[in-house]
Amino acid sequence: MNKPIYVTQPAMPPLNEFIIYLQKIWESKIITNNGPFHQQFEKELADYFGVKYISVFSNGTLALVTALQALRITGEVITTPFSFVATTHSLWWNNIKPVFVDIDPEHFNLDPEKIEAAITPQTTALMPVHVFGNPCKIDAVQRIADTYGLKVIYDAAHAFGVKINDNSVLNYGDLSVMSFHATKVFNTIEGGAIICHDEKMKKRIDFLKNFGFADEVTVVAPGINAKMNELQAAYGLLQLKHIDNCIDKRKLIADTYRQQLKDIPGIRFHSDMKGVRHTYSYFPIFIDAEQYGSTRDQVYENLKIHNIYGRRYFYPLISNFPTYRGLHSAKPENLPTATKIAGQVICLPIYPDLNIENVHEICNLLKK
Ligand code: T4K
Repeated sequence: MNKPIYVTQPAMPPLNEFIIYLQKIWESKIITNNGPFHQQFEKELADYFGVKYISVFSNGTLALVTALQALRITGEVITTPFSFVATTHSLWWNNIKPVFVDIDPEHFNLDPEKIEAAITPQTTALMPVHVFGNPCKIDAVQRIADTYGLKVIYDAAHAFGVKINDNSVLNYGDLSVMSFHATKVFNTIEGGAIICHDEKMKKRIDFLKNFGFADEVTVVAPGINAKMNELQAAYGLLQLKHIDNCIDKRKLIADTYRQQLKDIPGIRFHSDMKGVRHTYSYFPIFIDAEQYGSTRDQVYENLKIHNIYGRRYFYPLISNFPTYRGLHSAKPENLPTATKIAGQVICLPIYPDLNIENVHEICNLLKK
C-alpha cells in the first residue's frame, strides 16, 4: 500500500456545508453554554436514536464520570476488563472499586452468568460495555440488577445507532453513555452523551455537566465542566444528515471482509446478530495461532510492513494495567475468556472512505 491505512479515519461533513453553520455562530457570538445548536443537536439526536432524553458532553469519558455521579454510585461496580481504559477509569475517578468479571465467549461482553458470584454488599451497579457495538445480553443483565437492587450504566461508546428489534439499545439500563470521538462511527471531533429515560434525570445531568448550576445563583451539586460547545454541536448536526450513508458504506466493507475471510482456518469474526441493526463501528477478527499458523502479533506486524495499521483493541486488558492489576478480580485466572480474546484480537481498518480494493488487498495478505 502506498499510503498508510489506519484502523479508522473520521467521517467529516462537507466543508462548504459546515461554513454556513459557522457563519451563524460568528453572527450570534454564542459559542458555548447550552446555545441554540446544542439544544437542536440534543433534540435531533434523541429523534434519530428514538430515545426520550439525551445530554451531550465534551467527551465520552466525562460523560461516564458524570453518569456515575448522577446516580450517586458508590462502593463497588462490576465491569468488563475487555474495553477501552476509560470505562474503568471513570469508576476510579469516582472513588469506586472496579470489580472485573469475565466476558461471554460469543460476543465478548460482560458475561451475565458470572456476574452474581461477584456481587458483594458493597456492589451498587453494573457497568457493561456493548463492545464493538454488539449488544450485551440486556435481559439477563436487567434481571440481575432487579434482583439485587443494582443500577445499570451501559458504556455504549461503540453502539451508535444500534437497535434491537427496531428499538434503540440506548433505551436499556438506567443510563447509557456514548462517545463521539473522532475514531467513532459518528464524531463531533471530541464528544459524548448520556441517554436517560426521565426529565428529572436529564435535568440533574445537565446541572452536573455545568458545575452543578441549577440557575444563576444556585449550585445543587459539585458539578464539573463537561459541556459540548456550539462548533461541535453544529458539526454534529451536519454529521447527522450524512450518517446513514456512512453506515451503509461501513456495512459494505464489513460484508466484503466477511465474504473474503470466511474460509480461512483460524480466523474468526462476528456475524450480524438476529434482530439487531448493526452500525459496524469496528471489524475485529480473532486469530487462533495454532490453526492459522501465525500469531496475532505476527499478523499485526506483517500488516504494518504493508503499511496497514490494524489495532489490537482491547489488548492489554484493562485489568492488566498497573493501576488495576493488584485487584483480586484482575487476576488472569479469574478472566480466562477475556485473557484469551485479548491475545487473539486485531481490528481491521473500517471507515466510510476506505476503498473496497484496499479491503481486498488486506484480505489477500491475510489469506497468505
Ligand atoms: N468507552 C469506550 C468503550 C471507548 O471505546 C472509549 C473511547 C471511551 C469509553 C471514551 O470515550 P472518549 O472520552 O474518547 O470520547 C481511541 C480513542 O481516542 C478513544 O476515543 C476510543 N475509545 C479508543 C477505542 O480509541 P487510540 O489511542 O487508539 O486512538 P488513536 O489516536 O491511536 O487513533 C486511531 C487511528 O485513527 C489513528 O491511527 C489514525 C486515525 N485517526 C485518529 C484521530 C484521533 C485519524 O485519522 N484522525 C484523528 O483525528 O484511542
